[in-house]
Amino acid sequence: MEDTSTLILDIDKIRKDFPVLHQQVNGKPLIYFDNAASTQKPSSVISVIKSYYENDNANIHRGIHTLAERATEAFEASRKTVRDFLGAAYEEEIIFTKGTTESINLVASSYGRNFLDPGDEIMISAMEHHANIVPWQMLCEEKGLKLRVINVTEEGEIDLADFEQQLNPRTKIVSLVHVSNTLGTINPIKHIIDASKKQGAVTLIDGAQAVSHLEIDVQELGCDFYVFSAHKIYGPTGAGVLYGRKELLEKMPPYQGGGEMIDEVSFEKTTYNELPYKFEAGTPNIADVIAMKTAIDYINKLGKKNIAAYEDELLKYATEKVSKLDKVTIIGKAKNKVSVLSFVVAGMHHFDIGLMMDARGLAVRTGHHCTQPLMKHFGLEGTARASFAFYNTKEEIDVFVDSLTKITQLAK
Ligand code: C6P
Repeated sequence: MEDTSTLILDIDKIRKDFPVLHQQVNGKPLIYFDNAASTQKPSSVISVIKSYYENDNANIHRGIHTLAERATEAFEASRKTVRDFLGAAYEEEIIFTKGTTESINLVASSYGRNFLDPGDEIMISAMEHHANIVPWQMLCEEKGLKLRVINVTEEGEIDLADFEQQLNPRTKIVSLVHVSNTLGTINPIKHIIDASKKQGAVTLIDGAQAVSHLEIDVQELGCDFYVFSAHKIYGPTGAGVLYGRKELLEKMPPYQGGGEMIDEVSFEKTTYNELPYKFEAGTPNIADVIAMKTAIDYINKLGKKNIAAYEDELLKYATEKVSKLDKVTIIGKAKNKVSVLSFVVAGMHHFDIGLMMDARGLAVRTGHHCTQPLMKHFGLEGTARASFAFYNTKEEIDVFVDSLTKITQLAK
């Protein structure tokens, strides 16, 4: 069969853009299958960071000198790119944060503390990352709220009947992962957002794993908040985004106090800056926010549709091969998945799988993937997880399957 997506994406050429891929690990060519944890960075992203520090380094929004203006312009250009990337209506709706975790904490703290009352309910699912569990638990404890958890099916899909049954007029926030980092499941978030809105609940979507694979349009989705981290979209660590609907952000109080987020400060009364600066206290991670734009430009150049088609192909290829292996069970068999393949091997601890893979130059993640309640749901301590990006190849999957075959032969 003709391999059409590889014709659209020139994988050999793409691989040349990622310097880190071209190395040996433990005497073997590196095969990087830990993209759900963090993606590698193209040279263009690395160069922008270097160039910023070599040519433009200055604090932003403060100086009128040339370097400050250049840095400010580049920082704000990134905001425009993110707005378009998410299909948001206004630049002011894009708040730069450290990443997904901080974005969720911002909403829990600023919105949750101020607009929820004792007895109100927050709904999450059993497949959430700890970043979308713990901030809500902390809020529930502080404010006397109830945390509801939507069940996940054996296939690893959201149990929609359970969601509908639990949704009620006391549900004030529904916070859900768009794509599960452990199972790869793509959740029917549009359906969940629509139903939640009908009940008057505010919705937050954790897009950490979705943004690199799926086209996102927050206006079409109709969510109130959407969050992600730059390091999962081929950008740097320490930078991320909170998209929030302007109307909500406007009525939310600041998250942190300090420079930049103020309008006027006096000991009698301080007034706050306008959006988005109200939520960006202190000197931000300027270089990495600027480089996030370069990462998005890179993705846009390849085209999300092409990326998704190619990664789907990798997932299908790997799933077919891994399913045939003796002693191996795939965890997460949802109909709609991104290129994440979690599995366990009977009679073998996932850490041993990870170590034996590493000895063969293969980087996979092992453990609970910061989803301990989900692991408990499946009666597991952890899994091994291979997650593919557009720079991975079927040849790499062949090496992975061959290694896994040999590893499983050592299982008790
Ligand atoms: N998941 C993984 O290996 P931060 O750390 O803030 O950039 O992202 C947190 C986070 C939140 N939600 C989801 C769905 C995620 O996948 C992650 C990060 C990594 O699966 C590291 S635990």
